[in-house]
Amino acid sequence: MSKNPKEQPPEKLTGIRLTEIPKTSVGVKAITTALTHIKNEVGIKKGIQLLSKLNQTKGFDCPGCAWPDPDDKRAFLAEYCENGAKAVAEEATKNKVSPLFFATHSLQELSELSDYEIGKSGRITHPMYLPEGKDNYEEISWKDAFKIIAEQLNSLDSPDEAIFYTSGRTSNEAAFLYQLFVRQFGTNNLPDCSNMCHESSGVALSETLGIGKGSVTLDDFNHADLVIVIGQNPGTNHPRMLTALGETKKRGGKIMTINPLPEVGLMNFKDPQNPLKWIGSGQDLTDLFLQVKINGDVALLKIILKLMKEKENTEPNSVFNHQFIKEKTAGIDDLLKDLDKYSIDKLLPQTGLSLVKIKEAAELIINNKNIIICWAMGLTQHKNAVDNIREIVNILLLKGSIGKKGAGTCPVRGHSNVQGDRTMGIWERPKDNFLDSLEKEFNFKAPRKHGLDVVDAIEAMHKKKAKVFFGLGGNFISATPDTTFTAEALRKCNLTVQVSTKLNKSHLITGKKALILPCLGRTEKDFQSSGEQFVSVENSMGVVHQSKGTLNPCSESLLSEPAIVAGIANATLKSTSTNWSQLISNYDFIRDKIEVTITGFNDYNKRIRNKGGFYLPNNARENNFEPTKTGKANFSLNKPSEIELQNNQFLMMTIRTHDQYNTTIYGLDDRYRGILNERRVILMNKNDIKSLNLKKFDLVDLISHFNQEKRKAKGFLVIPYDIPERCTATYFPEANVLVPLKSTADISNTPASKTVIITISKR
Ligand SMILES: Nc1nc2c(c(=O)[nH]1)N[C@H]1C(S)=C(S)[C@@H](COP(=O)(O)OP(=O)(O)OC[C@H]3O[C@@H](n4cnc5c(=O)[nH]c(N)nc54)[C@H](O)[C@@H]3O)O[C@H]1N2
Ligand SMILES: Nc1nc2c(c(=O)[nH]1)N[C@H]1C(S)=C(S)[C@@H](COP(=O)(O)OP(=O)(O)OC[C@H]3O[C@@H](n4cnc5c(=O)[nH]c(N)nc54)[C@H](O)[C@@H]3O)O[C@H]1N2
Ligand SMILES: [Mo]
Repeated sequence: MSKNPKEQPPEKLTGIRLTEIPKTSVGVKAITTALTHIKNEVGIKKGIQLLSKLNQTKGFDCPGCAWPDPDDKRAFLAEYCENGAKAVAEEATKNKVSPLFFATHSLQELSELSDYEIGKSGRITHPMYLPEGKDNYEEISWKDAFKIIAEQLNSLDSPDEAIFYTSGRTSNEAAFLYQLFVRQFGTNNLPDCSNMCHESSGVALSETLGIGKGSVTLDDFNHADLVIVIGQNPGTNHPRMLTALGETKKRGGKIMTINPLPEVGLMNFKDPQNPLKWIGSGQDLTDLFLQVKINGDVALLKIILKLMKEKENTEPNSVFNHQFIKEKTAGIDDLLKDLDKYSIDKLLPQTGLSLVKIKEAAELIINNKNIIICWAMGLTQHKNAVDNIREIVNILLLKGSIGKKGAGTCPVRGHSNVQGDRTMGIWERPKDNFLDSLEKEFNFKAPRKHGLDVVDAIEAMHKKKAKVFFGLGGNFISATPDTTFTAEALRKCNLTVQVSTKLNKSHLITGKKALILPCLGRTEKDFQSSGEQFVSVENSMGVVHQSKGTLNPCSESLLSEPAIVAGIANATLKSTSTNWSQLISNYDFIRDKIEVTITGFNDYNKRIRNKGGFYLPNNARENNFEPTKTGKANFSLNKPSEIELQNNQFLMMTIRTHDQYNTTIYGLDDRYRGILNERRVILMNKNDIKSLNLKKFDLVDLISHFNQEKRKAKGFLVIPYDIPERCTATYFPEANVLVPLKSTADISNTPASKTVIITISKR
């Protein structure tokens, strides 16, 4: 039988139901849904024991999102959200994928399953090997698995023929060891999920403010006059952020939301941590909602900037913070001149908004001093994504709204330790001074040539310039763009290796040989030779803190991620002066090494034991912009979207439902959007449906257009939805087959998975 089955998910429709869109988010329904997941996957007794440790100072860090925990008081049994509970249930599931499972399920058979069905199979219990030409994985010892990896790596013509991917759940300790091994092996090919996520934010913020991270802390939400949430759906993806927004409102602050969809979570919310509030109508959050067209943000922000300038001209000192601008920034004159090039009349149609609405937004910005701007994938995954973020910075700088209480930048991170992994050196473009300190401490010659990011790595594998793929976590085939092309690329590899907790598609689309290395999850106890260990992670606001699992591992054959990396390093590196076995015997030894090589980690082992951990230094937070090229905060000149749609074309954004964690599908409902039991849907404006002579629930094929190339995804149901005309939405990862590999953001090279140009054809 042929190995490596077809990569496109089968187009099985699951039986759609539409319900009324709820008027409020969270509340009782969220609690009951969370408990149902816990009960079904984990069991009630173990489940409650788990939830009582989630995000507590002595417990484990939620494997869901990177939203921070309160610095001081934490509610017992309540520092998590519905989707955090689902994430935990998913990891602590009773279901197991054992060697018997693999013996009785061929790859061909497994490929008939959807991502949802694959994920539900459960936790992988043993290391597994797929020999060349076989259709079933076989059990293998850890020692033999490491040997195969070492042989393949050492037989490459150059270390640059190997790709080492990381997903953002990896702890600081594992990430540090991993990048150290990869660099001692001799390459900087360290692409990560950030390349597809907040890379655009990192690039834009480093250039303008001298740090690739956000500047605000959780407490700033208690002091903000205005919080703008743009291109983000926290009700689903960062539910605990709603509590922070609720605090802003309670203290008289205002909230502005900019999104093509009226996301329920941002409109109204019932705090799950306050049962007295579960009855009644909930708390209104958004004061002003701007239903912008997909990728219309720079046009909108430019009009706002022009209105700010106009007002400042007519009423000097009423808008701009001149003292801040003079002392702290560079480039104001160029910005003000550049704004004159654009006319409001030309910009307006790109936004899909009325000028009256935009004037209201400008007034809010003009009249408030302390402004926080929050964003996520709605801004970072476009061709001009870096412009989006720099334009936000322009607004904050004009107001002097950064580096003080209640104000600043808030790129809301996705994976729970994606920010920490970067801090630990998981980056294909490392800074020289970081490599210098690695070389000094570990006595080796670090590679200086920059490595490949996600998109370039796929191309290299496709061209057979890279031959070994190694994934520390994640689900590369499902998360990356251009599924068909990426599958071809992976299949050309000699070896693909996945370090994973749960079964996913990346175990089924493989190189000639493949390995699955099962690891401990966040919820599980980690024993090494010196005793029980904990790891550390960094949240979205730069707080580094402990995480310690509480459950017994789901199988005795699991290794921790640091132990896997050390095992591979010992088997692969012929001359290394690093004592890998000693480093993993007690993770304090790894932290000691981090302390001497990375700034901000002084007294790491002491401070990580403080309740709640510690903050890393952040120059923008401290109102210091010296690390930029000019030594000041930089204004920038940005361009609106240049996409022009032909008559029958639409823009498509690929978004998350309320029932998934990236490529892990918890269930088939998108409850806050009223779409139940089906993921193969396309959300469309009712006028567009009419103009195409379509109707609700029609089955359509989607064809994406990029340069002269076409890509097709079959079988999506048409859903009339409150979305601007010519804009549509589908769910990630089902629609990834339509995202062209080379359609990426300028500078950051992030796949433009929120601006896919499509045509729609009825079946
Ligand atoms: N439960 C759960 N939590 C998660 C995740 C998950 O899958 N499930 N994923 C995690 C990860 S890795 C990440 S990165 C984050 C993702 O968190 P989000 O970025 O909130 O996730 P998306 O679903 O991609 O949503 C993007 C939002 O941007 C809007 N949008 C799309 N295009 C545009 C545009 O052009 N302009 C504007 N203004 N808005 C636009 C969409 O309507 C949507 O509301 O969440 C993290 N947390
Ligand atoms: N079209 C489209 N594509 C996108 C996006 C989009 O919005 N639209 N979003 C992009 C974004 S923001 C991101 S971050 C990427 C996500 O890309 P990835 O991070 O690669 O994908 P995930 O689905 O988060 O990875 C899930 C897998 O991680 C493994 N896993 C879970 N916990 C652990 C652990 O503790 N250790 C290890 N070793 N493995 C673990 C499990 O096996 C699980 O199947 O996808 C990107 N792709
Ligand atoms: Mo992400």
